[in-house]
Amino acid sequence: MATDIALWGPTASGKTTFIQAFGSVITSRYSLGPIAYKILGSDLKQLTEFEPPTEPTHAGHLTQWYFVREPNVKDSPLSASSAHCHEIKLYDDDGAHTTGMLGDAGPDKFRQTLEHVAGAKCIIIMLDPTLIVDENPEDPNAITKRKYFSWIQTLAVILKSPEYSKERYISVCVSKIDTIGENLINANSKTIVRSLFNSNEIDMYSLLESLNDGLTKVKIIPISSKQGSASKLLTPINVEQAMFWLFEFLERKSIEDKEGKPFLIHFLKADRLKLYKKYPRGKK
Ligand SMILES: Nc1nc2c(ncn2[C@@H]2O[C@H](COP(=O)(O)OP(=O)(O)OP(=O)(O)O)[C@@H](O)[C@H]2O)c(=O)[nH]1
Ligand SMILES: [Mg+2]
Repeated sequence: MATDIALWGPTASGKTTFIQAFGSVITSRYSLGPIAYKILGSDLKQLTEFEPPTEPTHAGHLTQWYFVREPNVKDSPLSASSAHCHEIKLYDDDGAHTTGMLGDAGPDKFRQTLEHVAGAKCIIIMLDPTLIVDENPEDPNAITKRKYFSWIQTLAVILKSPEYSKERYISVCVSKIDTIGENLINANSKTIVRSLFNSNEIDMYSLLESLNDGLTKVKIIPISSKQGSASKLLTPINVEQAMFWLFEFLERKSIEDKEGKPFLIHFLKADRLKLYKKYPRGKK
């Protein structure tokens, strides 16, 4: 199935690193087992090398991969329900552009770039606590809690506008959780967002919750895509959960939508949904 995923986040919030970390974690931790997971390039060859970016993304970037979920016993009930292939298109624009913080951008330009995000079926929002600075009236480009909130608020308005209202899934990633300290790292996502992004006047957590409606589903996931200190290898935490959650919704939906198709003669929709194997959960 074709799966569009747009990433949104300010400069250096970890979007490009996240994509590479996802590829890396799939290949290193999920390629063996009763269900194998693989990333294939556009030539359908399996990709095994994923390197973090060495510089900021310029003028947008599209990563096109196949993400394959393949039970190792073919023609089984498990395979009928849980074998899936996503042709993923990851839209990774540069943060300066997507936040309208380029020199001549301005609010209209910002809305235009969000419209591109709003068109995608799946959205990954990066909330990076390390970028936040205190209020500074002298620097209009300072990323304060207020500014982060207003970005998400504008996005929320666009997502809920009749023009863009549709079924979609949003993973809100609190990025770089390797930096947030022992006391928070094991807290639930509500506590993490409130501690890092709320203030007396700003309630980021409730704003994110309000994105959840009949059509849009939102999940907040704390992640880290930090590079290991001794090597270029990535040692991600929880990154795959932000993607698995999206894929699981889409796969269940595709099973529901395929009722009655001839190739499902042996496994009816209800059976396939019952047999559907969930994605692995939890931090790895
Ligand atoms: N500590 C830590 N650093 C991270 C993490 N993820 C990314 N970084 C660092 O953050 C910096 C920016 O990462 P990028 O992935 O290039 O950020 P981006 O959002 O793609 O930035 P633009 O392309 O400019 O929009 C890099 O130096 C990364 O090494 C993380 O989970 N933890
Ligand atoms: Mg980038």
